[in-house]
Amino acid sequence: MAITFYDLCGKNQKRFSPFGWRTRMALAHKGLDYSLELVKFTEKQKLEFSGQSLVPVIKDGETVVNDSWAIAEYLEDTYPDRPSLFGSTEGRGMAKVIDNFVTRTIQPMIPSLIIADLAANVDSGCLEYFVSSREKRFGKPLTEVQAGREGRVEAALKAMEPIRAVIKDQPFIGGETPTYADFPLFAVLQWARCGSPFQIVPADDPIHAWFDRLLDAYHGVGRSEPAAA
Ligand SMILES: N[C@@H](CCC(=O)N[C@@H](CS)C(=O)NCC(=O)O)C(=O)O
Repeated sequence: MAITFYDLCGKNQKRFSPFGWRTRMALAHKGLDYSLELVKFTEKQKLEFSGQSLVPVIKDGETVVNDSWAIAEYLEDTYPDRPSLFGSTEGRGMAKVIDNFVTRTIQPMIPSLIIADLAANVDSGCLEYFVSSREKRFGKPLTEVQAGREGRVEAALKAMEPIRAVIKDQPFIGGETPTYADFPLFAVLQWARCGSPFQIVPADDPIHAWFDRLLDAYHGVGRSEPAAA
């Protein structure tokens, strides 16, 4: 079956979506071929067939799946002969814990570190939508949301401690090679890397070396996306 992956894009087809990156890494891990359909913030009509308006979405033959976690489970269950994303039933549960932990605890700490920079990487035709929807969400101008970010980095780094505690002693959360459990935080840091030049993770942090290893994994799919200047 032919898979189509619908992923969000910004200026110059830049791909920074933290949920899109979970799916992009999952597809790379499974070694599945797919065709890519890029969706700008103002091109949600491209997703109408999925009955909702968020990326990522995959269409595999007649099957449509949205939501990054649902996509991971779908790929694992539909392509069991490909490298496993979870390793086991137990591994699937653990990966789900990490996915939820990152989404609920770490990911919400990132916009106030990068959001105004990120706006500069949004396609000019989508900028008004992006800025107004985000200013509504945060209740103030994006430059104000981002102001004083240096003082909030430590809290974000502290929130990563449960993951740091594991990867300081082994290459990946998955062990010698990555599994889906590695992807949620990778995706969040990739969102930051592609959206802003602001350095969140210092070079001497074990998270930095782990992130670097993941950028190089799967023939460097992560590294292939340029960092924000
Ligand atoms: N729970 C969903 C969340 C998807 C989501 O929030 N996607 C964002 C991109 S990171 C989106 O489509 N945003 C479009 C917008 O803000 O207009 C998942 O895991 O896939």
